[in-house]
Amino acid sequence: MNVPEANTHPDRRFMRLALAIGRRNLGRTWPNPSVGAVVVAGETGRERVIAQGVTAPGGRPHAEPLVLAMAGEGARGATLYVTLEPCSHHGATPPCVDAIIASGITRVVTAIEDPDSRVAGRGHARLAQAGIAVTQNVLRDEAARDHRGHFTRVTKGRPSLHLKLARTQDGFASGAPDERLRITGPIADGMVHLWRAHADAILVGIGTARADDPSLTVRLPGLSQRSPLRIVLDSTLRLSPTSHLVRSARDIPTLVMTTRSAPIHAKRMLASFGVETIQVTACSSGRIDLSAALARLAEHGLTRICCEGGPHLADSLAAADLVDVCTLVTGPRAIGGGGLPAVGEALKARLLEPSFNVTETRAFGPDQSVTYERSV
Ligand code: AOF
Ligand code: ZN
Repeated sequence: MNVPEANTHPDRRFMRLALAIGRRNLGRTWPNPSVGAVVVAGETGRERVIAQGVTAPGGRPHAEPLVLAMAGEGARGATLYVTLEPCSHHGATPPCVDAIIASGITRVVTAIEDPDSRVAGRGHARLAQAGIAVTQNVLRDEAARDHRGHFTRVTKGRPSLHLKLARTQDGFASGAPDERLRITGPIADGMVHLWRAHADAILVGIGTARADDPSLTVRLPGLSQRSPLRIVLDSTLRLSPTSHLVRSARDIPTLVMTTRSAPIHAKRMLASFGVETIQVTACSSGRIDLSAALARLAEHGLTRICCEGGPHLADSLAAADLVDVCTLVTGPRAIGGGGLPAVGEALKARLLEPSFNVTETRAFGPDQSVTYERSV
């Protein structure tokens, strides 16, 4: 059944709420998607939200059993809004469709089918067979964007990748090589910390790790517990034992991806600080094979990666067609030439492809951001 277009239609309103709730746990549910669910009771025109919830941190319980428990007897005859097709498989938890059928819910509205081969339409089919009215594809595109990480992992075997690059007014990422340049101000930086909190991992290259000595943590009031995994691509293990990343690895998980050229003593040194290293394939240049590295991260369960790794890494990721979202933040200052361009040739070409669209432009104090997204 199709839902009328109007934005105020109750199905859209309640699905919009479910999507907003679902976004709360982005970055905390991997390997699972962060799904939002809302139970609505009452006749048309007098609907009430009686329960709302989101997939728990760590990915389980799923959203549906949480909201059904909250709704209790109130679920009888009510409508469940859920941002992803409910699962039908026996995985780590029993199928959500069984819990829905048992609860007495009479209508289920979903935003998008789950591409996971264990579900892929079977969840909807089981609900319909049980006599439940099913409405699909409500705010589908919004849901596809929110679940981009899950979809990319399932369909492409890699996490989704959000590139973040800061540039001066005249387009440079830095002045002289290895020189640290403050481009953006505190408001834009706060936004970057919020993106970090909603990512499963933050990725940088060894060049950035050495030049900037970043902490890559979430430093926002109330969200400091949400620092995600930090990943450094470092083909020959040049990460310094005195770096912020290494020194804080006991508190915040840190993973270094390297190649067979890594010296064993460097591996041991990193291990003694609690840094995990994993070896991945190198290209003929000796650099890490980025597609192989991302495939490995997907196997590890990661779905959403935010890359703050500097222009060289950004351009290599774009050349390998591994970029899904790119945010360019432009600061007010110009350096007058001689620096390293923030957007390299491969990325520039990629962002001009018809599959990429500008989805957001914002001002953060004196800084301006523009976000490009691959269509879903
Ligand atoms: C839902 N509701 O809240 C989520 C779902 O390993 P399991 O058993 O936890 O199942 C993981 C799969 O379930 C995951 O790949 C995705 O297809 C789906 N996630 N499904 O019904 C939820 N998070
Ligand atoms: Zn489920």
